[in-house]
Amino acid sequence: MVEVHSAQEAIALEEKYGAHNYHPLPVVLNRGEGVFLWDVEGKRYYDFLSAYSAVNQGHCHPRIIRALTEQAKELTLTSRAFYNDKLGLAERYVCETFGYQKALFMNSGAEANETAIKLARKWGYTKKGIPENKAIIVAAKKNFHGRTTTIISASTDPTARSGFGPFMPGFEIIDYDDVAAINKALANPNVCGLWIEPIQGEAGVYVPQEGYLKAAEAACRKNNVLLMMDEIQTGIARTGKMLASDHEGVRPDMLILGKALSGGVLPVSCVLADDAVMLVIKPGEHGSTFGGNPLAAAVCMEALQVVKDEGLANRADKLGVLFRSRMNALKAKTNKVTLVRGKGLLNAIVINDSPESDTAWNLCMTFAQNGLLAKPTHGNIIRLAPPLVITEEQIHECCDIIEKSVLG
Ligand code: IF1
Repeated sequence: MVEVHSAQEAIALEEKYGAHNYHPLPVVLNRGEGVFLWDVEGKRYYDFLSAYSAVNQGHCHPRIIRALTEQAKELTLTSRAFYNDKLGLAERYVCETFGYQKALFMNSGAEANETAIKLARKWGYTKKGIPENKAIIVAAKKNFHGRTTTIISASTDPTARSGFGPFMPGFEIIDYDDVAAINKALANPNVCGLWIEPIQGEAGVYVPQEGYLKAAEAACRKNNVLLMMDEIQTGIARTGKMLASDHEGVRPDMLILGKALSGGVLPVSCVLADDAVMLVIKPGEHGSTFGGNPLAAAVCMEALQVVKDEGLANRADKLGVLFRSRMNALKAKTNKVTLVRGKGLLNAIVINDSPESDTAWNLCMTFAQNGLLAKPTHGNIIRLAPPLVITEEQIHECCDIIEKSVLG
């Protein structure tokens, strides 16, 4: 097997041969285990990004890797032209876990959101009686749902959009965390779906006011609109409950999952809904070559079982309280941190500088030097989200690293 000989070589290769669609921190990783990552020089880091919450179960969880390798030896892909012996088991497993009648498996989070959009529109035409091609999906400002041309049509981030038009019609954008805006928008009889994140991740872990999700659910019921909840980043125990929607006892009409659904082992996403919604899509109307493959199905079941067996939701809840209290104590000691926010182990600190400054980036470089990996978002916000298998002792050690780095 060919190998790189240095971090510089790996970075130079990506620079020369890869598209320049990311700006990574200059760290080259080649091994992961639990909460740790190692770079090619053998330096160990705490992972405080968790691949954007895809590795909630920790890197290379032995049970998930076993499920992967055992299934890989038997059968990996059949396409949906035939049945396979694992898909039905995984569908039943996710339906029972999250309390829905039907599941539709895809691969990336963007594809799951695309699936939800198609379901909402078809439901709007066939069940709600919206005139052909008039269906509207209401989305929120500062959303992040993925990077396809349809999804970015609902984005308000200039970086995600500019140069990529023309855009898909049929979206109305309202302020997030604004109940009155929801009620106003949903009064339009052509609205088929309200598409939101329970906490806006990319916006910098923006947690809405308590009661917002419940009010959104009520507005959907009142106006016969489907609540489409993107829990791709917030789901699977990250915020201290299996779903962030559970904090308010909200049950979306469509639950959209990805990322940690596979423990970060391979792309697995899905949409969950009841028959009245899911069965509007008929054979031939939607799908994907890899969606619902037996390898993904086997991995998904094990990844979720690990979350349950290891009590990761409770752990995220408990350690999240501890983490925020340590970060608030740090905030009290310095004017460099202006805000601490989050839920469970999905948290962020806001750095006291403009989004255009490189203060947060440089701070993340110092974190890395001190053995912790995190990345800024929107210039001055640092998302802090370790794998949920982290221990209380390790959280303290990481808070010490963050404190030492910030105080300098
Ligand atoms: C990138 C952010 C995180 C998501 C929600 C759908 C998707 C995502 C709520 C799409 C993906 C990512 C992808 C990653 C950056 C990232 C991200 F900073 F942009 F906001 F996680 F915080 N819904 N989130 O968060 O899922 O198609 O990627 O599987 O570089 O694009 P995907």
